[in-house]
Amino acid sequence: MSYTLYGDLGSGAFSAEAALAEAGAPYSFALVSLAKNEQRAPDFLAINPSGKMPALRLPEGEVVTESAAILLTLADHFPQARLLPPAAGNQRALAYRWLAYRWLAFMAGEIYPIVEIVDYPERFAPPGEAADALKETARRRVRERILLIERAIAGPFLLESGFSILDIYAAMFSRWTVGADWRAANLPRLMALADAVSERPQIAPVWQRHFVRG
Ligand SMILES: N[C@@H](CCC(=O)N[C@@H](CS)C(=O)NCC(=O)O)C(=O)O
Repeated sequence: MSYTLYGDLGSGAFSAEAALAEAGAPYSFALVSLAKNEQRAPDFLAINPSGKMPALRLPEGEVVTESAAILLTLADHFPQARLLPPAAGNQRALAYRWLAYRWLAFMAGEIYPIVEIVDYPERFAPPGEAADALKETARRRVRERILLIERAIAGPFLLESGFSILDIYAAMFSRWTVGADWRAANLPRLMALADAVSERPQIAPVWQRHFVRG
């Protein structure tokens, strides 16, 4: 019984795939090409009517959408992988109270939607100058918000208890939108965190496929 992950390389599917790999879960990757707009094709809309990736089909057949929900689901399915501190323990309570809800929700709710504006400004403004200006404003907002993550990292990971799904998620956002030069100049802690995530043995090949290809 295997998981099926729907998504494209370099997309939000990275977070789900990194969690599957870290957990040692059996899965297959079903490519949905953003370049070909396949996320809007009827067969993918039947899987996720919002036309967004990632989507994860569970071995039982049910589909989970929304990247944060997928990460939490996988943390629950594979407790031995410690994608979050053990359930019902003090560290889990701390993770929920101080970081998991705050930063997972922050990245999913405050950053991800602005990435859509950067990627598809013409969905929100007339094409041309207006869309270009909006794209730049949105990029600035992403940078402002990702700086809050940077300041929250005590290091090496977001949670004091160690590596978690939050780090996978933060590492992914560090690759998008902000630009490599700006990232290098402004996000030293997040870059170190992303390095630590990308060097984890199970995640390293996934990171390579999503972010270092070509
Ligand atoms: N809230 C969604 C956002 C997902 C999202 O925006 N995914 C992007 C790829 S990284 C996408 O599917 N974009 C295609 C589109 O908007 O048409 C989640 O957290 O899973």
